[in-house]
Amino acid sequence: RPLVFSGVQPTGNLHLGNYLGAIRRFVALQDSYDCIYCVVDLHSLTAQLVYPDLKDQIRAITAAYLAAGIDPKKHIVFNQSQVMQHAELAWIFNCVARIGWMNRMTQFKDKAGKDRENASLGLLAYPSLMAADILVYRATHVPVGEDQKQHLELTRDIAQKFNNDFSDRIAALGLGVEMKMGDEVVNGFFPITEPVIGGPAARIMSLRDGSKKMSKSDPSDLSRINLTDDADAISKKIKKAKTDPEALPSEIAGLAGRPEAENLVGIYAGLSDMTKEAVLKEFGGQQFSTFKPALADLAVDRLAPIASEMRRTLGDRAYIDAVLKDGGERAGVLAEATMKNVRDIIGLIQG
Ligand code: AQP
Repeated sequence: RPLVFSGVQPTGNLHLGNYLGAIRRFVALQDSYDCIYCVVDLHSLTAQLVYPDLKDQIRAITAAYLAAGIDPKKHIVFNQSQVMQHAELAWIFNCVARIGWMNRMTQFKDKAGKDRENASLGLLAYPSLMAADILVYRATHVPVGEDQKQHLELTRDIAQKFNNDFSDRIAALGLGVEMKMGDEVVNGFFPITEPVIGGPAARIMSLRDGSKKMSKSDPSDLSRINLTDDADAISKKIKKAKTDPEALPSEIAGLAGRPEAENLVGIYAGLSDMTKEAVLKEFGGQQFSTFKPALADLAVDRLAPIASEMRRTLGDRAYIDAVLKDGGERAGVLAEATMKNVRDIIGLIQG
């Protein structure tokens, strides 16, 4: 049965990339699937160990989920650390995955920088915890931005290796299910997860540099539109966004070699639910002096209601904490059911 899982780290202000690449898609999927949306607080420790306000950051991501329209009664919203089975399965996956797999991850290489020997073990093992987040629910579909594609491929590799390494035990315990892998039908315990990536906003770039993704950790606040920015800040950032001097083309091919222009067109397309082609049909031939104010108006129109609902929700801390507790309890039941099977498959004694 299809099940959607995804998460966002409480590592700072959410931005337009997080919203268009991830959260907005979470909202869209909840009408057709059972969904589990997590604030992945344990992951945030890989970026920085000590936060002055981690609890508030966790609440802020939760408030963004709710303000964007996720229904915590029909679906599950919780923070990762409340369900200890994530960490338990991550340990097992640390023993399934190979160091070479982790060393190849571009996010690890980018975030560890030159001084790799000094990066935390947690940063290296990040994808293993991510695989556990997903597979502890045996989730089948994971909506993410394009930057997470490589980690999801690793999740598939981990699931496949676990299924192969333990195939006899899985069969003996009758815990295998048939699943499709390409044209083949295979039997395994963990599903081979499908990434849900795509559309014009799968990779939103920095407003200051079209070759870098929009990111919470970029030191320049002008590089991103935060979900909590007011109308003035949004307009100012779009006005100052780097562009080239040419008018917008009428065809997609005309965006080649113009990453900043392509990014702004992608943002417009994402916010308006149009294709990039349709945006260019409307704005082709026009200068950025016309397009940027139209984009700013659209961004304010779409983001302002979310920001104001987020502020309102954040005012009721007890409510947010209750949502997380209730979600954590419901998620914990599902996760424990998987872990009981996993412990049996591995051959651990459990009471
Ligand atoms: N620029 C982006 N465009 C589209 N999607 C994006 N996502 C992140 N940046 C973009 C997607 O947002 C979800 C949550 O991301 P995360 O907080 O878990 O981690 P991240 O990818 O590391 O996000 P940031 O903002 O770039 O944080 P830092 O600066 O800390 O690395 C994911 O689905 C991600 O794909």
